[in-house]
Amino acid sequence: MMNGIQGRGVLGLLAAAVIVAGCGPAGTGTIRVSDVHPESYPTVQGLMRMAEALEERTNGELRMQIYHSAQLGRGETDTLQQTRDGDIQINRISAAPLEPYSDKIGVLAMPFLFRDAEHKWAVLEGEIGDELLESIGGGLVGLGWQDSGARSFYSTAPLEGPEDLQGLDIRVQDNEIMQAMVRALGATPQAVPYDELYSALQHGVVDAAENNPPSYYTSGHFNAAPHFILNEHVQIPEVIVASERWWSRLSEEDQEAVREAAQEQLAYQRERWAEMEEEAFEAVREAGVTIVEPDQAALDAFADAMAPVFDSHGGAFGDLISRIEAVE
Ligand code: GTR
Repeated sequence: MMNGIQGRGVLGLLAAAVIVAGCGPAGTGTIRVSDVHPESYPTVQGLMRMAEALEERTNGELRMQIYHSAQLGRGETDTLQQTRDGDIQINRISAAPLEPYSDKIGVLAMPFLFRDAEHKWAVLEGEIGDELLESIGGGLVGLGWQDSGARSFYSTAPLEGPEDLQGLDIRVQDNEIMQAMVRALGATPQAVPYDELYSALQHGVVDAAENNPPSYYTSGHFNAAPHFILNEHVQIPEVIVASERWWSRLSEEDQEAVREAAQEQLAYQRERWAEMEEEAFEAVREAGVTIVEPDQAALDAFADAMAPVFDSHGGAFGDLISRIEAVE
């Protein structure tokens, strides 16, 4: 059987080349943008704000077509590969699966790295944040940050402290540090793409997972795993990355416009994040979810249990951890 490209003749081949490039002639065309979350989610809302800013800056020449709700792939590791290949031009993903694309960004998955949200933003919006974005490579270009609050554990069975996670199968993102963290808790890490996790929880393929309240709510995971402990072990931000293949063909002016638009959406995205966090807490509580707010002793127990991760993985980051800790 003839494949699509063979059947198209010379003009068809030219058209296919444009499709493979994922974008029209330099400076024009539609930019394919990927996000796993639904349209109303703050990350997608931030991308929509970025799209507006970009259209304005380029007089409508660069338009972002946002494929939300994981339309473009099976999990973030998969869409990152597509971004690398140039089939997706912009991807909004968590910093966690970016670990293999940078020797520095993995630091953001270190447990209890930031004192609080202010500390996190002082780091991300400062010199270290720029350094982390610039460290992204392997066919990707780091453009900007988005808020993703803090991640906590949730389970099909009650959770009061780290001891309740022992022996469980816990889904984590594709990230070595997260896997080590779960092992340090005496549990088994499982890799499940985000959009398949609801069913995995429902069918007992995994017992528990971890995420921020907006994801816990909008994914429906709260229905399958109604016990949430607000232990906030990591504050891994979201990142907007571009495909280098596409990026390298943009004019300097257009690159500048894309970068500025990625910066511009952040303030708006953070506002939407704060609103969504409140909405998520309210909604899951109303649905009967138990949200346990651990006392200091339970929080310390989590930090102690996860501390071995600093010994096993911290050294790879040189002085980055102490530089982050030193940020006021
Ligand atoms: C969410 C994040 C997604 C995805 C998801 C996950 O908080 O926004 O990009 O990484 O977590 O756990 O897979």
